[in-house]
Amino acid sequence: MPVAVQEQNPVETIKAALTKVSVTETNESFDLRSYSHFDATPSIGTEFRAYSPNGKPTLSIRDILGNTEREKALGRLVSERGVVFFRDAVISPDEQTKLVESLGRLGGKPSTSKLHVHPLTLGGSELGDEISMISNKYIFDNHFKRDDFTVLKRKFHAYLWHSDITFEPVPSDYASLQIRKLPKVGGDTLWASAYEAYDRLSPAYKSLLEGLTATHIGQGFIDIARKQNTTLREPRGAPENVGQHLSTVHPVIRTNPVTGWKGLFVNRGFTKKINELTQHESDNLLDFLFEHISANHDLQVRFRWEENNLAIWDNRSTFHSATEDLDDVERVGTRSVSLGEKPYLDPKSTGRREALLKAQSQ
Ligand SMILES: O=C(O)CCC(=O)C(=O)O
Ligand SMILES: [Fe+2]
Repeated sequence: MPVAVQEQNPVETIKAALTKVSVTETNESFDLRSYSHFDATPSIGTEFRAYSPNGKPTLSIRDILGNTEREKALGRLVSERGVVFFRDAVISPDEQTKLVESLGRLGGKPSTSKLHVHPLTLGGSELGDEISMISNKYIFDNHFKRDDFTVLKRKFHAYLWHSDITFEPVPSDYASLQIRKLPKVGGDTLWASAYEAYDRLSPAYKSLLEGLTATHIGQGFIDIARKQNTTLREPRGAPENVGQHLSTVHPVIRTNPVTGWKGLFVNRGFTKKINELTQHESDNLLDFLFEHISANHDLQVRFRWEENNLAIWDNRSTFHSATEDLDDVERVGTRSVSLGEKPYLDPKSTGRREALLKAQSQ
């Protein structure tokens, strides 16, 4: 019996469908994809270039800041592609916070969700409460020094994968990062698609996971504060984000409210236990899911930082990891994190691939 030949290249199918549901085909009149850009991989990452190889105009972040229609289109693209990079992004830390706050607001986040104030920060910081300094020498505030970390002393690097602040009852929707003190080489950042991680699971695993919830704890931050005899900062940008326990419960599969797509919502940094399972079952399942994210490089994108580059990502549907491959060089960045909605699973939502195929067949 001859097997039916699938004529269309699956990558082309996804790309074509993506174009169809993306901002270019919606009612938005601002067409981001008409600017010089490329999709970094089929499942995650879109990059706006600082130059044009094909006659398309270039797009700088300054062409977007403060323009509601453009910011709305950008928020939608970030939610669809997981992470968006700008190679031409001269932006102040203050503008960085305003941008992510605005992306969240235009995406319909609750009015009580503002910008995150990290638990490991002190009041009165030079840059304000809502910008975290990222550094390989200290954590979020130069009061909290990292231990003397040289490359060979560090632990297994797959442990760095996380989504930001999922120990909060109201975690992040959008976040942005610019590395301002750049090493000559090293210090790349990687992102992974939670949509693709979900889509790759079998129907049996999907339906098991859809009935489960998990406990997320910011244990590393609690330990650092304890060691340095400080309390954790609170409240942290939303009335729900209070307390010294840094723990909460979220669904294991989460719907992104902007795209309506399901994604896997557990991460190695903060997810400690799947509540409905025995400890042994939970440890095993979480190990598998963490490895599913960190070991599949075909659902990841890696970004090499240059001057005036900006990354903006949707924490609801991606994971990310720094690359700690620097010894003596200092690397410093500014990061702003907007708070979104309380995570939920809409049982009527679908995975990304299913939604794209459906959109293509219509
Ligand atoms: O330093 C990096 O590359 C990523 C840091 C990080 O996890 C973040 O900005 O949320
Ligand atoms: Fe992070």
